[in-house]
Amino acid sequence: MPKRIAYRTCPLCEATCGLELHLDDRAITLVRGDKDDVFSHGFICPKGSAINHLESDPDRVRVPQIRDRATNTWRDATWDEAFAHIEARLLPIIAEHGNDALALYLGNPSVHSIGPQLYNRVLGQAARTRNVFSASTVDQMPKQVSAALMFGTGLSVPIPDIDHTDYLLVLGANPFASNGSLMTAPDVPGRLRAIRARGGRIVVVDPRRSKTAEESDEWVAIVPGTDAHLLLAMAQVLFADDLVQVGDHLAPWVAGLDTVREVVGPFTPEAVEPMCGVPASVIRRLAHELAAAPTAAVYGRIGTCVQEFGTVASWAVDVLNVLTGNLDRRGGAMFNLPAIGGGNTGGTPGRGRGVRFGRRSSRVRAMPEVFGELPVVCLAEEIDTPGDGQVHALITVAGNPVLSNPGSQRLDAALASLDFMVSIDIYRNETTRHADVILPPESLLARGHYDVALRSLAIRNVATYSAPIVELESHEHPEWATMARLAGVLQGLGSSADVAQQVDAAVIGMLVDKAEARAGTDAGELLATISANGRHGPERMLDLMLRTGPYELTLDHLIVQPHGIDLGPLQPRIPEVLRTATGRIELAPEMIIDDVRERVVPALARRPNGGLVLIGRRDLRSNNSWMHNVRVLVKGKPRCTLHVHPDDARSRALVDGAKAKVMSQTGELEIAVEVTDAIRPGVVSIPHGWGHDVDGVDLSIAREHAGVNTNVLTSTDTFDVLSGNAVLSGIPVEVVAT
Ligand SMILES: Nc1nc2c(c(=O)[nH]1)N[C@H]1C(S)=C(S)[C@@H](COP(=O)(O)OP(=O)(O)OC[C@H]3O[C@@H](n4cnc5c(=O)[nH]c(N)nc54)[C@H](O)[C@@H]3O)O[C@H]1N2
Ligand SMILES: Nc1nc2c(c(=O)[nH]1)N[C@H]1C(S)=C(S)[C@@H](COP(=O)(O)OP(=O)(O)OC[C@H]3O[C@@H](n4cnc5c(=O)[nH]c(N)nc54)[C@H](O)[C@@H]3O)O[C@H]1N2
Ligand code: SF4
Ligand SMILES: [Mo]
Repeated sequence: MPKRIAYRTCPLCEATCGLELHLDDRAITLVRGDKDDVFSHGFICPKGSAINHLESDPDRVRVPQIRDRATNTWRDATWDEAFAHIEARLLPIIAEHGNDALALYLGNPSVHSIGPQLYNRVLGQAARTRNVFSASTVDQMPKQVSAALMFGTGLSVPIPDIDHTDYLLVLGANPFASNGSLMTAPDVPGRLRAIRARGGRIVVVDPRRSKTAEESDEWVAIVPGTDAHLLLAMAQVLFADDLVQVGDHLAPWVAGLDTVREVVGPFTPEAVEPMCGVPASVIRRLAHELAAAPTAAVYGRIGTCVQEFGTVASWAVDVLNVLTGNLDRRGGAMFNLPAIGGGNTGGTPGRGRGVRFGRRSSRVRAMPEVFGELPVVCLAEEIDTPGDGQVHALITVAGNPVLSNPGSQRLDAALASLDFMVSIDIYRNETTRHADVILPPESLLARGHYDVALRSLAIRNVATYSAPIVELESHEHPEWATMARLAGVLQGLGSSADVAQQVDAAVIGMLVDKAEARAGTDAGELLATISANGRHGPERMLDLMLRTGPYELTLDHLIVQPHGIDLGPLQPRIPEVLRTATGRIELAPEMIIDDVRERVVPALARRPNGGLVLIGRRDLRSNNSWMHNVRVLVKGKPRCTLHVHPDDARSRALVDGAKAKVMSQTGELEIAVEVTDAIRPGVVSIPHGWGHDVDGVDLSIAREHAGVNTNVLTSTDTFDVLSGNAVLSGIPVEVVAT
């Protein structure tokens, strides 16, 4: 094929930047930001630029791998062989022990790849197991729970309108490194700088002076895990100083204002100061600034989620947005109107069923299900605790729980003890080395791409589809078809290649029937239209979702616009966006109010005990656990170091560059010390996703820059009660020089 240029959305993080790829046949010879992309306008980060190295990495798994358990050696297999092996081994385990004997773990990149995005649920339904786990419960689950209770669906997350706001209060997020999360926006750094350039103000609440804090007007160095208290104190000030102004646009729709007023009563700035480590005067001033700003948005991200009071903190963020009248107005916190798949774009506008949690619970600790999944803090115990309903087999899709989940040494051992494991993954890494079969997805260039979830969390309404740029090679099997074929195996349809098509046909049939029931569109006609020219798989599903979505687009509209279609800035959506049972904004959901009373109020008595607590951090050139095998991203000074404040280093005789031992109740590790004043005294930080020097891992470059796995220090015993989310921040540790 001749040299050419093609455009596609970068699938590596939530920012959805447009890439301009220069190709020589199948090889990417140059990567640039797509300056014509309607959203990213040419912005690109070092990871996007390195996508060619990721694609051509010789360590990647390219054909199915089967492990011989006796010798622990791997061999190449054909796809037919791999699926036959899975059928022969997996079905007897399920037949003997029941459906719950199989667990699923869905990892983060499954949000960024079209196959898992559209077929994870298909696989989950085919498995009929309660043991569905995902990276959501080491991440944003608290926000999904609070959003669902307040607004009716788990993706009804208010997005800070950063392009128009005058005042941004950021808690527990470092978009200068992460490029934004639950806030899809290419070039967040540029957009944040623009806030200040137009005279606006940014305040960052973070135990570390992150790059984002450095680029802001004010850094508030909070004690980890105390954001809920800080935010509730701000709400208390708004009530006490008569600053609450929900505004005419919200007032008719807000329920529970008096309950909130009452429940925040004990959270005076003076009462939370000793716990949060933030002076009462600062808390009071921040509340006044927020109320006085012409427009403002409060935005909390992972730091506010991976903590003990994650759901309350996530809720309190939006309580402040409501109390100051900033919810659902330009420059405030707004709802996206996605072209596809919005939970709050279908059904009856303005009213829904709300949500229910805990329809099932885990076997060992009876932890409740949230949005159909169990918290990952339960995964290891479900595997290593004998008894009825024990997990004996696991399928992982784009996940590396051995590095990403808390208490990971136990999980590592649990995976080694499984009777059978399948991984859909691009590498043989810390997790997938335990698999019996690894099934690789096709090249990025050979798959279509649409960010179903991320576009619904974006600061603008944008729709972009990237068509496959190259044909599948003969050894490749599309990821969606792998998932559908696995689902077919579990349904007893056999393991042959045509099973994927059968499953796909059944799924699309169900979806068009639903569309008929909902909108009265003739199912037969719709199916014929979307199946024209042999369209099937994810593309047919996307076409259906676009046609039945709020903009009445079709996939063909998107195909001819590879730089995306700009559907405009966010628009007010209250009340039609609401899907609560009452049709109101539930400002005081009972579950949350009870949690405030039962756990958050008593915690007011806590005081820092003089010991150290551990938090994480992210680096621009890294992405969770899986980009450390790309030399251009890992070269330079080591990134997996222990950040320690100079005072703490002095009192513990820790020396910059020397090793220290870090110990928690769960585990211990050794790591190089980096002394820095960009962290609050009493707090130390280690990034997650490292620790690549374990047996059986086939990552030659990552091994040279192995780092250590911080999740041997985190625990499965602590979690946010309402969401089940793991606590990964504020872990008590001891640090000693070695
Ligand atoms: N201590 C601590 N732990 C954390 C966090 C923290 O802040 N601190 N952050 C948490 C967060 S936010 C997250 S999201 C989780 C992530 O947790 P996980 O999703 O479990 O882990 P990842 O590191 O994202 O691993 C992704 C896996 O997907 C594979 N992969 C990459 N691309 C593809 C693809 O296209 N298809 C397939 N099938 N596989 C692919 C990679 O090889 C890798 O094995 O980690 C969490 N863990
Ligand atoms: N370069 C890069 N980009 C990424 C990723 C990556 O690994 N690398 N991962 C992607 C993923 S999966 C996600 S979920 C997003 C996350 O996106 P962000 O939420 O922006 O994540 P971080 O950059 O880790 O920033 C979290 C900040 O919270 C602070 N923090 C820790 N504990 C607390 C606390 O108790 N309270 C407060 N207020 N702050 C606290 C940390 O010091 C850190 O600065 O990033 C995504 N983008
Ligand atoms: S910011 Fe995210 S989406 Fe944009 S180029 Fe970098 S990795 Fe890709
Ligand atoms: Mo994440």
